[in-house]
Amino acid sequence: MIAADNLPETTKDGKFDLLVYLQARQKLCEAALSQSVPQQYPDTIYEAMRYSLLAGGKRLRPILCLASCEMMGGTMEMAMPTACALEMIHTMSLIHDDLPAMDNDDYRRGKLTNHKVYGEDIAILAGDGLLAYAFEYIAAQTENVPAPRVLQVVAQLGRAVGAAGLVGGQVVDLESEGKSDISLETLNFIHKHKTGALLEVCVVSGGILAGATEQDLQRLSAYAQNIGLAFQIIDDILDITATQEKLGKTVGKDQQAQKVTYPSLWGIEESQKQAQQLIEKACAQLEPFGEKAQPLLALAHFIVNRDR
Ligand code: GRG
Repeated sequence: MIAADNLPETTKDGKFDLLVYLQARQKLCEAALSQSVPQQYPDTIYEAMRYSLLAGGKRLRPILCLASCEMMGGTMEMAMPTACALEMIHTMSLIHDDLPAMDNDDYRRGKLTNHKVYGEDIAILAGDGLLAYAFEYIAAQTENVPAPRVLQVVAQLGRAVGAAGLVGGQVVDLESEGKSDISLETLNFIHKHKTGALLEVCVVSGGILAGATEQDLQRLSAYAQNIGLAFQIIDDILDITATQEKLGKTVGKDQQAQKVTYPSLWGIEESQKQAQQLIEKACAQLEPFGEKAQPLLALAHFIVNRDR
C-alpha cells in the first residue's frame, strides 16, 4: 500500500532533519489519502469529499499517528489506515466549522471552502460521509494488527470526536461567542476538547496499534495533551500575526468577533512563553524512549515554531 521502504535518511551526522522527515511523510499521506477515497458514483459527494481531503494542509495528525506507532515498535503500514481516518475526521471538522451556521468562512487551505463550491447541503453531507467512512476505513483496512487493538482505537476515536471531545468543545465555543468574560478555565475546556482531543487520539492510537503498554500510553497521552494546548495557543497567535496567504484562510477573525483567546488574555509574548513551556513538558514525557523519540520531539518543537 505504501512505499515506506525507500524513505530518505532523516538523521545526518547524528542530527534529526525534520524537514526531510515531514516532506517524506506528507508525500506518503497524500498518496494514501488519495487512494482511500476513490472518485465514484454518486459523483458530487465523492468530489466534495475529495476536494477538501486533498486540499493540502500540514498533515500533522496522520504524521503524529505514524510517528507514535513507529516509536512504540510498530510499522507505518500498521497505522496508515488510522492515520488516513484521522485526517478524514480533521477535514470533516474543518468543513463543518466553516459552514455559515458555525464560523462562516470563505477560504480554507488556500481554497474556497467546501460549501462555497458545493453548497451547504453537500458540504454537510461531505462531512458526514468522511466521518462515517473514517471508522469504516480503520475497521476494514487495518492489517497485521490484533483485532482488540483496532477495536480500542475505534472506541477511543469515537469518544474523541463526539460530545465528550470535538463536538463538546465546539458547543462551548459557540456558546461563548460574544461573551467577553470567558474564564481561562472555559477557554482551556474549549481547546482541550475542540483541538486537543483529536491530537491526543492521533498519538495514542499509534501507540495502541503498536501494542504499547498502559504506562507508555499514559506518557503518550500526557505528551499529546501538552502539544494540543500549545498548538491552539500558536493558532491564536497566528490569527493575529500571519497573513491570509500563509494560513490559507481569513486572518484576524478572532479579534473581529471579539473572541476571548490566549493572546487576548495574556498578550502575544506571554502566550508564546506558555506554549514553549507546554512543549517542554510534552518532551519530558518522552525521555524514557531515548533516540526513538526524535520525530515526536521534533514535531513538538515544530508546533511552537510554525508560521502556518
Ligand atoms: C467531529 C462530528 C464532528 C463534528 C465537528 C465543527 C466541529 C464539530 C468542531 C470544530 C473543530 C475545529 C475546526 C477545531 C480547530 C482545530 C484547528 C486548530 C485546526 C487547524 O489545524 P491545522 O493548522 O490545519 O493542522 P491544516 O489545514 O494544516 O490541517
